[in-house]
Amino acid sequence: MIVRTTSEITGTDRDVEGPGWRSKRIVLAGDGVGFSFHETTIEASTVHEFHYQNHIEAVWLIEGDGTLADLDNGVTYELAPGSMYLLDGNERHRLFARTRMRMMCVFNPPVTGQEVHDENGVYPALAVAAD
Ligand code: 9YT
Repeated sequence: MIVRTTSEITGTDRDVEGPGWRSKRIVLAGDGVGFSFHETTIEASTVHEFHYQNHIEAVWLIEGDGTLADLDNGVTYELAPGSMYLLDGNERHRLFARTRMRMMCVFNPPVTGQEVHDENGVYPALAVAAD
């Protein structure tokens, strides 16, 4: 059994930040369980584009609200606490955080932790939305 707390992750190499986002990698590939588990926070009024070409991701929104756009077909979804989206088709997508959004994310196969430096299959792009 593995037990971890946020305080053990904060400020370590499992705590990764970029412009307008921060992700705490709670479980990684090195834990050897077949998935990774992340807490991702996206700041209010920011827009992020992601394309996980090699991973399936499930995202459960805990706090905040915003809009998700499926860039493969142009369909948009309003997200609020309790919303889940599952990228079961490696969809290119855009997230707009109307307020600060806190999400729990699961990746299969697991993220190793190196992807933030070498965005192999992960292509984030960021723009700050106009007020
Ligand atoms: C919202 C989202 O796609 N989060 C994924 C995790 C994040 N990109 C990370 O841990 O690097």
